[in-house]
Amino acid sequence: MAEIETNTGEDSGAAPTTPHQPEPSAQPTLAKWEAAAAREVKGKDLTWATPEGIDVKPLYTAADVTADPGLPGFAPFTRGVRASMYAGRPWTIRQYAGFSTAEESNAFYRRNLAAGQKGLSVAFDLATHRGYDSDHPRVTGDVGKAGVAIDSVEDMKILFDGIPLDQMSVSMTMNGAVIPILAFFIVAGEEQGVDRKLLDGTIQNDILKEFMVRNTYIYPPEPSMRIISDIFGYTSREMPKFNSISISGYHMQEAGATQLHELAFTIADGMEYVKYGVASGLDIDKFAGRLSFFFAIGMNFFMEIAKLRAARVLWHRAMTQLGAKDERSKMLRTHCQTSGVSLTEQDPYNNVMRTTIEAMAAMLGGTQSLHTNALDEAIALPTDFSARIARNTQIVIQEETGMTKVVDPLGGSYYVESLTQSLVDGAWEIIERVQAEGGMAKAVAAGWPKAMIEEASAARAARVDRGEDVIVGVNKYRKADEDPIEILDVDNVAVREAQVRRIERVKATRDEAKCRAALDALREGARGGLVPPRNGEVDQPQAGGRAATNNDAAGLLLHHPAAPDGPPPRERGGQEKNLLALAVECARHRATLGEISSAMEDVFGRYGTQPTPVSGIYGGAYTDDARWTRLEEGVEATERRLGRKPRMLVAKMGQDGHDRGANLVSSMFGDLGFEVVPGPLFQTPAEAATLAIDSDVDVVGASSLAAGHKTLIPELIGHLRDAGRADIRVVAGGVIPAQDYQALRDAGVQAIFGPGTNLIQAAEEVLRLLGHNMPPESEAAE
Ligand code: MLC
Ligand code: 5AD
Repeated sequence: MAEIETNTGEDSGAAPTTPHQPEPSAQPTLAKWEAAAAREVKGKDLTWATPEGIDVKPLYTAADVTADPGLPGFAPFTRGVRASMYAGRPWTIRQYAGFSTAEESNAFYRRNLAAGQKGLSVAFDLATHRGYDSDHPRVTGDVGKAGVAIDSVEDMKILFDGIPLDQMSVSMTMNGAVIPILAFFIVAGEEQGVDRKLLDGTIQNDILKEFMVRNTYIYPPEPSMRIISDIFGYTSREMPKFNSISISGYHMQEAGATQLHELAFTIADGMEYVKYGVASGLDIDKFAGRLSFFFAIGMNFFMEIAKLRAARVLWHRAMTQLGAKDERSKMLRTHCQTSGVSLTEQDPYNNVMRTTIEAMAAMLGGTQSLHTNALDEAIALPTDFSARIARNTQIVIQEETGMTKVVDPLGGSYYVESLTQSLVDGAWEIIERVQAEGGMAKAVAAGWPKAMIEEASAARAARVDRGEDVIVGVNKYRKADEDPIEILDVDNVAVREAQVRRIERVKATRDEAKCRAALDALREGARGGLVPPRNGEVDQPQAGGRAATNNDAAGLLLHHPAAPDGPPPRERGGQEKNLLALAVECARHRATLGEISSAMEDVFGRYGTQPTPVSGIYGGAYTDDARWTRLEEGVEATERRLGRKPRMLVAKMGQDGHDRGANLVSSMFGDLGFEVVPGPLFQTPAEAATLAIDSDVDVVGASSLAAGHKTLIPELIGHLRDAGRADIRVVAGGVIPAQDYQALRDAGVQAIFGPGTNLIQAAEEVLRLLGHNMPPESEAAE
């Protein structure tokens, strides 16, 4: 090969230094580089202020690296939890899936495993999540829609038919109805002949983020936290291979959180669970090694890589502070999923590229397990076709590219190391605030983490609607004509009928007396108390005594039935009062999910919250914008005509807890001058109609993100008509495929706003519906 040309112009053979090294005096300095770059861009500031509040510079050098990242497999695990990482064993390809009946989901899993998937991950339908059997009147629109319907151990056995549970690791995304689902899983294993000790997998079991963003809680926070401690107790004793929780930031990012908030609140959630586990009498090193994590991976490539590296450093620090001794207790192992909200309905093949980029960030960050989203994500559940491409995205990276051969290939990158450190520092500051205020349960009760996330979500929506954050095919390079792609449609009526028949069969063939006795024992067991950590501190349990006093004043922790003479923690961790142990007995006797859930609900109650939309963020981004001013004038004109402000109910019906869209719409229309009634989650169509009429609204905006729209929205319109209020307009928004538009219009829906809708245009259309003469000028202006 020819000698590399040097810029010294010297004869390389005679030079005393290496040939292509310039003389020290000729070394460009950072100042020289800055001057050169400034010349190139004519003085433009190249700093990128990210939503995390990190100023990303256009160049990083050794001077930006302040910490040595160490070596993989060694504390604090910056470079990965394993010494050999993917060179030894690649991450688990674990695709989240579930729909319709147990039979259909089982067949889908088997096809996927045969095609190269390595681990299973079960998506349950929302009826199951919220503790209702498929025959419950509140869930007619939800059965089998966003996941698989599971009503009893019989369904669970079908779900894993032909899949040996001692050989396949199974993740189950369940938080609300976590006790019956885990009990069904244990009994399904038992009846396959598998010892509990060999059950391998993960249960999500992360309730704090449910109260913050995902909303599939059932019980109030306090008993929900007890459930988690009981699961830690049971699994640490009985299921040593099973990961007892998947502490999830994923849903925070989906709800709009910045990566920094996702990171900080997730680690803080993890610390809170550890404190509760310890307060319930468990030895930290007996259960902490089986805590696992779950993060979203969005489109900010390097930020995501740095986030996973920072998460490991933070968890190591947090667990050391909480008194863990075993290094395995301090090792953050995580699953990742590429970001659902980063994908678009428009020009959907772009989603394949987005997911590939995100998958690469997850692997370069060192994930243990990964789900890659399907290209039809923004509108429906995956088909066999889209699931194959999603899965192959990972297989191609693992098997064709050589990327797995080197451990942490970005280790030592000035940028990545610096970003990692910035995230560690920024997140630790937030974590310290949480600790100073008494821990994450109190922070969640106080509401500030959720408010921070919603503010970030509104700010992002405004940036996208204003075209400042580019989304290819949506706010830039948009196609004139979209060709609808083929999507999966689940017939929830048929699924519901099949499930109802099986529930009847199960109930007819079980030993009713034994089943009742087991449910009574569970109800009785629920009457024990929670032992919360005192004021955010972890007390070491005293022998036979209480681990902590009940002076926890958080609004979240509503009452303390065990105080002051409740059972001592070690006893509560024991078999007879352990909710999971009691539920396993119920499952053996064929109690249904709904029955197990309501036995506990009899004691704990069912929890509900009222949405509190943020204000001023979206509107604030449009100060001095002509489009916004025109809209405000439209609202004022409508107000003059009506004699009062226009009113809108933002309705959430069915068990769909995804409230990002609803909160955004409430917040934006509020900023515009509407009187907004933010409807509570989980209403039936009849309840939503009553609220609309009682509040005398002009329009109902029904937000649907979990596929219940074809059942629930026509029912809502029917109730309004029956009550003589057909004048109340109904518009629909959310994850609604174009294929369903006609059916909704036929039912009387007056406007439909799918994924990627610009809120300014949506508001114009709503004003037009309310009789305001609003020309579609903004479209012409863009
Ligand atoms: C791994 N192993 C190695 C190795 N790498 N051994 C030697 N050399 C190496 N290089 C070993 C591990 O120690 C482990 O054994 C075994 O191999 C499996 O590896 P793992 O890394 O633990 O992977 P896995 O079993 O896949 O577990 C990953 C996990 C787990 C710990 C993150 O919690 C998990 O699978 N989570 C998935 C969660 C999920 O899918 N959630 C979906 C959410 S969807 P050992 O013996 O040490 O265990 C959702 C959406 C919604 O939530 O609905 O809202
Ligand atoms: N099957 C496959 N993926 C699903 N997701 C949700 N439900 C299912 C399902 N039943 C994915 C989507 C969504 C994220 C929360 O999980 O990607 O954005």
